[in-house]
Amino acid sequence: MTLAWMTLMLAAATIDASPDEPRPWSEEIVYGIIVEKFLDGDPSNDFMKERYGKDRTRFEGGFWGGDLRGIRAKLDDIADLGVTAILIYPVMQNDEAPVDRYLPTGYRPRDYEAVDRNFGDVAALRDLVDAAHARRLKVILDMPITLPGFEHPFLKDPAKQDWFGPKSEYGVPRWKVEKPEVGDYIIGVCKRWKERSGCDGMRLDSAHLQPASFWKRFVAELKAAPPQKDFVILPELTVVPAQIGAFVRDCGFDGAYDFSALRIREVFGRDEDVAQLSFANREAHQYYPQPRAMMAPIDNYEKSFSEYAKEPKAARTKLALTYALTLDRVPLLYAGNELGIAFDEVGGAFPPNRRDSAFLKNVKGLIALRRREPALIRGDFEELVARDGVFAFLRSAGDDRVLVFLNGSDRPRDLSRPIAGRPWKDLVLEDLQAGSIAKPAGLETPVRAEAYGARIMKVRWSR
Ligand SMILES: [Ca+2]
Repeated sequence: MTLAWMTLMLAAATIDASPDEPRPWSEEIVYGIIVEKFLDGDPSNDFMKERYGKDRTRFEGGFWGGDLRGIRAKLDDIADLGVTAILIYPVMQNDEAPVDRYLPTGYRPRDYEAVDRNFGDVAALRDLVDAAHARRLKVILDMPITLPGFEHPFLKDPAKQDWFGPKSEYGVPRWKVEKPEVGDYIIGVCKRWKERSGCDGMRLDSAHLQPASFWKRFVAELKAAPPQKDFVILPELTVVPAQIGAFVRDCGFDGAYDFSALRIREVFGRDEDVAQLSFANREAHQYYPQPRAMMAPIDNYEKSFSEYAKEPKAARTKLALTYALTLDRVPLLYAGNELGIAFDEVGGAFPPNRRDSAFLKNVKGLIALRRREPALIRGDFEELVARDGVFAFLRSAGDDRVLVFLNGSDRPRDLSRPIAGRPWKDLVLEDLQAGSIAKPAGLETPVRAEAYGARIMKVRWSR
């Protein structure tokens, strides 16, 4: 078999090969969208912005114009990026009054049946989901079903006082889902959203505040509910990995957030010890039923990686994204990550010169690489080096091996070591980004990663 022919055969096994085949959750690349920050596609629904706009300095949170039409308008750009699914933060009707200086941010639902009037309506949501599906993008909706908003009418309903548990740290009580009619109500709400939106999955906010027995029932009923069977359910569990793993296993969730992946902010953002990445990956493999099904962001919607990182910010952000896009997790990029920027203004991820961004081009290249290399999508993970700012690992699927060499230090670093039991000298390393040979067989020469640089290399040897 010639090398070209082998490459062709490997290419045929990537996730792009068969458009009609269902794509397993673990092979998605997710783009996270905070609706209110994303893009203002319809200025006629800027109710909160009109009411609080002048006082923005006095309030935190709130809706500033972003809406469902804005997301719909940018689906081509999102699909062009190469991601395969979008995760949309809560769209349900929210409270509108501030609590102290805090305006709602999507997590204070007061009407579980309606889309927030600042975002659009159910028809706009359906239109968005259909348009995403036309571009082979899956849609996951964030469901704030653990806690009601302060303005939810049931809180004041004397007949529903036993529907709530004790007050949570957020100032509202949680839904007492152990009570059968409350559980029925919450599950009914989600079934209706599944059916009328046509979405492919749900994210469950603060899921650890509810008992596993409820989620078990929730998962079984939501997966069986119409219209489609292939439905992903992902909890947000802000507890330690051992507890996250137990929840996922016990309840039958498809995956969850791997918040330990956020160690990357301290390590590549602020020069903390790369041993933290070793630790996080060891825990992931020890506790998660399937690390590949866990979602790994490089930051969160409160503070972006580039805001948090020291200089050089762009290089450090690129390195963190290289980690997330080559690791055995489901990568989660928040809008703006693809430009390496933090933004507070609505529409900030779509500046007029977006298409000229060299950073964007690089991220697109990394996403395309993940999609075409089977070892990166579904391969095993083996750590090789974690010292002096360097984190290197091997991803392998059968005979297909990709070496990822990340240098978070401020000076060039060299790498040479046996891989998969083969001496360094025997290896042929092909740089998958440059498309050239990084090291031929028969030489001991190390490969180099520049300061804050990365090399992603196919590993081969002659038989
Ligand atoms: Ca708007």
